[in-house]
This record gives sequence, structure tokens and C-alpha cells, in this order.
Amino acid sequence: MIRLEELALREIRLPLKEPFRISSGVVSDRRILLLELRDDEGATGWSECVAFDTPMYSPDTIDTSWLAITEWIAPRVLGRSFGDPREILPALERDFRGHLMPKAAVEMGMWVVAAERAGVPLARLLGGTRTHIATGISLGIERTPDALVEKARQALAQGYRKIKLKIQPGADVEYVTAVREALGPDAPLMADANNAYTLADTHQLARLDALDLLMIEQPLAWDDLVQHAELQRRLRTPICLDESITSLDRARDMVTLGAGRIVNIKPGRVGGFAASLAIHDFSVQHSVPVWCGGMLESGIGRACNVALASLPGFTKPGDLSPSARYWARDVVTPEWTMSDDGMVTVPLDRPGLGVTVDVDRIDDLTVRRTVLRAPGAVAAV
Ligand code: OSB
Ligand code: MG
Repeated sequence: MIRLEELALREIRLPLKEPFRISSGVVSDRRILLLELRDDEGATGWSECVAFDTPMYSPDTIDTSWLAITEWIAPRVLGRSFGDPREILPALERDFRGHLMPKAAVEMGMWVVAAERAGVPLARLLGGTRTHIATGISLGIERTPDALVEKARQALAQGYRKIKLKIQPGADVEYVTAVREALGPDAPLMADANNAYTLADTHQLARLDALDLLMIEQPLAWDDLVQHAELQRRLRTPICLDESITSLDRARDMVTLGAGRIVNIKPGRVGGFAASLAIHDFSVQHSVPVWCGGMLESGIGRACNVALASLPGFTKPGDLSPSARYWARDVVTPEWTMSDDGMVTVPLDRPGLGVTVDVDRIDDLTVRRTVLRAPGAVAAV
């Protein structure tokens, strides 16, 4: 049983060490929406909304998410009893379209509170079995192939188990070829286009087949499945869907249509943990490999991703780089780290997120905060 008494929203600004460029936009000063939750017995938890500043990845943004939580999501959960965190998303989905990222932030926060209350690590509550998770890095678009080669070389030397190269027309075959030649035939490379192509580019994309990539992520439109199926029939390289998979239904459609062979699960994109678990279970049943994507999260969102990625079906390395790849200083202690052989350790020695949220640091970074309470609830002292 879980009953939320209080939900606080905060926006923090956390500058990335260097701007991250994808085909659809660039992120430099990360605006992050964090949630602090408290239940009727005083158990607390933190969660992160993965939306960006602008709708360049999905329709959600920081500002629309803030509005959606305060106006429509919080009133559906505050003061209401849920027997199981799996009941939360259905309650948020009824006659309420879209806004999956803020829905996910609240839903995941309630799982964190449930884990705290039960005294178990979040990874265990979700059904995770792995203690260490193979880690990949996502490299943004660089000005020249040489600049990308340098970054990729460093990543391989650091131990990363998968290197994802962001591509777009004009920065694709030449760039990936340069990296393949520099790193050798065994380097675990993949590409991510973030919707930069159309079927008219099939010939260019098929040239990537010669480069032996693990997969190509979301080459076509962000909400497409049918054209990806057409493209997959003409490519040897497996297509991995990211943006297009917003629910279990879309994962089913992917399999039905042959629109892709691998799924990138970002819990923040699909409405939270219950939907992620459903997609995971479905994918395992259908022998579809899954892995955990990233959204340049702070250490709080990263804790959620690491917990999810500990499930057995997450058989490919996740975009779970350590804190130091992104930030001069993270908002959790200890910060997230990676071993020399590219593994992140699942924190199983304590309940909830498994890391301590540095509230003083978050206070320093906060630019706005608002507290919502259940009807009749009393403010915490
Ligand atoms: O498509 O996975 C993506 C970052 C911003 C927007 C979209 C994506 C990404 C990443 C970052 O690939 C992965 C990470 O968090 O390290
Ligand atoms: Mg992607």
C-alpha cells in the first residue's frame, strides 16, 4: 500500500561538462526537473523527469511537465491509496493522453518510496538479478571525423563495452568508417540517428551495413513504425527503436511489423517502471534484446536506470556512463562510477535508490520549487 501525502517539484540547472549534440538539437546547460515525494508514513523518495528544455526528443519539455504534474498528475495521486505501484500508470493514463515523461517521474518516484518503505533496494523491488551492468557511452556529433575518433579512442581505453556514435546526414558513413578503422573490427560500435533520415536515404544507410555495427538506433521519424519495417527489410544491421517505443503496445507493434530487432528502454519515455517491466517481459518472451538508454540524467535518474537495467533481459550495455562523464559534480553521493572493465555496480547494500541525495547541493542549484499536498495533509516539519 502506498499513499502520497506530499509532492515537491524543483527545477535545477546542471551544466554539462561539454555540450551534447544530436541530430535534432544540442543540450549544454541541463535544466532538470526533480521530484521529492513523501508518503503518509513519512517515507520519502526522489525522482527525475527526463524531459529536456525543448521538444527536440519528444513532445515533453521541462515546462510542459511541470504544468502536467501540478495540474493533472498530482491531483490523481496525492492522498489516494495504491495497493501496488503497478496501479499508478493506469490511473494516470485514463482519459489523459501523452505527457509520459512527467507521468513516469511521478510513477518512478512512488516505486522509490515503496522501496524505502519496504526497506529493499529499488533494483530488488523491480525484480533485478544482476549485480553489475555493462556500460556504454553515447558520443555526440563532432565537427570532424578525427574529433570523433579521438573521443571514441578514449572511450574504448576507459573500458566502455559499447560505443554509440550520433549520426546525421553529412556526418554518418565517413565518421563511422573513420572510427571503425581507428578502433578495429572488434570494437563494439553502434549509431543513433535520432530521426534524421527518411526512406529516401535507404541507400546511404545501407552503406553502414559494411561497418558491422551492433545496431542502428531510430534512423527514421520519432513516431514511426511502418517505415522502419520497410527499412529493416533492406538493412542487414539490426534497427533498435528508441523514440517510437512509448508503451508495451508499440513494442508489440514493432515485433508484429518487423520494425526493429532491439529495444532501447528508457523508463522516463514509456511512462515509468511498470511499463518498462512489461516491455522487458514481452521482449524476453519474443527473444528481443533490450538495453537501458539514457537522457543525460543526474545521479537520481541514473539510479533509476541502473536499478531497471539489473533485470535479466537487459542483455546489451546500457547508456549508463558514470557521473564524471557529464558533470563537474553530481547531486548524489557516492557519485556513479565505472570500473576499468566498463561495469557499473548496482547498489544493493541499502534501500531505495542506493545513493544519498545531496540536498544541500540541490538547494544551491534550485531555481524554482513548489510543494503540493494531499487534501488535509499537514506539512512536514
Ligand atoms: O537518443 O538516446 C538518445 C541524449 C539526448 C537525447 C537523446 C539521446 C541521448 C543519448 C544520451 O544518447 C545517453 C546518455 O544519457 O548518456
Ligand atoms: Mg536514441
